[in-house]
Amino acid sequence: MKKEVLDAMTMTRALTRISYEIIERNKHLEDIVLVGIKTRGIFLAKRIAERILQIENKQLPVGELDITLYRDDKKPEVSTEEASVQASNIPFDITGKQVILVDDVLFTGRTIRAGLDALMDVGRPEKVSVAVLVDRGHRQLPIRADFVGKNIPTAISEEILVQMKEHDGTDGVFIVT
Ligand code: 3GP
Ligand code: 5GP
Ligand code: MG
Repeated sequence: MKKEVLDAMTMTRALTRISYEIIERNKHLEDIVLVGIKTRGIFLAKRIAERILQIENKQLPVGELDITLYRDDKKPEVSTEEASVQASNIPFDITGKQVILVDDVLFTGRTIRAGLDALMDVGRPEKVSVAVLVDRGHRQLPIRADFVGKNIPTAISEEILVQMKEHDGTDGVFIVT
């Protein structure tokens, strides 16, 4: 069964609210960089940057992270060499910056932990925060999100389906049981 929990408009509003929260909590927007985690986190980071540009007329840098190599539970099926080719794209210095890691769903926290590892390999950020569209609970590590689109308590057996125009042709979030 598939039940819609966020429609396109609600999703846009949630991202607009997160954008305002980022602006409110940071006096110096020029110190902030957004880093999206693989597929949908990257599109979300780009949308937040676009919104902040509309609101504040400031373009935040947006980087991309593929944390496959850094996960402790899911090893990539490709060789290390291949994997590093599809790796991350952060074409700016994050040292001394306030990095906001952006992902679609926060679940166990292992992806964010791996993301922190990957970030520390490329620089030394002054601060790292986390923004997610959906927090579905079930954390296995002491990790939390600073900016949340929607908290959606789930059963372990359920799955959150996130659809984004850029990747899926349409916007929406569903609980799949
Ligand atoms: P993403 O790449 O946009 O983050 O496979 C398509 C999407 O489904 C991917 O999203 C993937 O991360 C996500 N996904 C759905 N269920 C799970 C899950 O239980 N674990 C992980 N790691 N990813 C999941
Ligand atoms: P975690 O590492 O916190 O367990 O899971 C977060 C990552 O796995 C995110 O990148 C997210 O895409 C993916 N993920 C985990 N559970 C779900 C889910 O129910 N739905 C979707 N769409 N992605 C999930
Ligand atoms: Mg994801």
